[in-house]
Amino acid sequence: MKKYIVFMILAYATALSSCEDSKTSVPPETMTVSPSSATVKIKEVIGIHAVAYPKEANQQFVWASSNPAVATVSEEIIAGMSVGRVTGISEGNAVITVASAENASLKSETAITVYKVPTESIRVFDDVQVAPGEQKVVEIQVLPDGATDDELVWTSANPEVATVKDGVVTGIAIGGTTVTVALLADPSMNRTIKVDVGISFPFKGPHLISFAAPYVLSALNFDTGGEGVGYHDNSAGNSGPYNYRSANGDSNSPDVDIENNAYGGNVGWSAAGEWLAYSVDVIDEGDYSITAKVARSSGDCAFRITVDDVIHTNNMVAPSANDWQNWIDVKATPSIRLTAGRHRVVFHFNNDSNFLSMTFEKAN
Ligand SMILES: [Ca+2]
Ligand SMILES: [Ca+2]
Repeated sequence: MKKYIVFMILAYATALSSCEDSKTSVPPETMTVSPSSATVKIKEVIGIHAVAYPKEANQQFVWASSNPAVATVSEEIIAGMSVGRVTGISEGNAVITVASAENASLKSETAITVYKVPTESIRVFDDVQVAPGEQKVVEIQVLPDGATDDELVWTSANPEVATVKDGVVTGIAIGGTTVTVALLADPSMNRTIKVDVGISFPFKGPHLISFAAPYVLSALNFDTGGEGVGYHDNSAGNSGPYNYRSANGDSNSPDVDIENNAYGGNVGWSAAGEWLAYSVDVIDEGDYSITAKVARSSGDCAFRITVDDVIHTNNMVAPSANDWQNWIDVKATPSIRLTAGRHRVVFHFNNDSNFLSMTFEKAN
């Protein structure tokens, strides 16, 4: 029985192939090619379609370019049809000749004009924020789409802070720098992108600390990055529930307990072990004092501050003014020496005090 089936299949296949043979034996008499002319950008690829008649005739073609330095052509078979893929190489003119594979004298042509698209600009999007050891792709766009010259050269202003290769930035060390992207064919066309390397990043910053004037940093403007990065909060949700963070574009800090008040809002519902991080940028290197505004309904307010993971103040304890909104100034002593550049200041709660702000100013 099996043998019989095999025989039947073989017979069917033979019949099919003889049918194919009879098809290709129809000589092609005419042919068309479409389009008969086309303009192509350098690097652009277009398709040219050829058909031989009668339709039963051999649909195989031979493709050739009169000037491969201007435009090349290669054959691609799509759904049994022979398609010529023409690629623009350089400015100029070329003729693509399509000939019947069965009858070389039967041929048709497409006139190709290849043109250059001048680059107009490089568009950049956002600044880059990246952690040390992390990589981020810089989003840019060469305009217009299809510009002939779109090869780019990337450089970092400070490879000790961040390196860049083919548009991918790698964070090396905490700090700030810039990367520049320039058009290889015309380096005067370039854009510079700010790169921040850090564990967390300023919210509503930069927070610029200088000798010129005291800087009041609202407790609400702790760093972005979320739980464990910009803050640590023990309880789910915002007991405030003032939606200052999400209203200002940070939906990643939902658990910090923020309430509104006459001073723009404070962090409350705090507990020992909770903390808030603030990335500040010091302009003038030197000695600064940090004064925190805190409040509590009764008993002492207690907190400590670390700068770049080094303890700046141990447990600061100050008697409260016995009201959750009656703010007292607690100056962290001694003053702290800050070098110019980025620093991470962390306010640690040691009990359930309310926290309004920290003021940085030149130490006396
Ligand atoms: Ca909470
Ligand atoms: Ca809390």
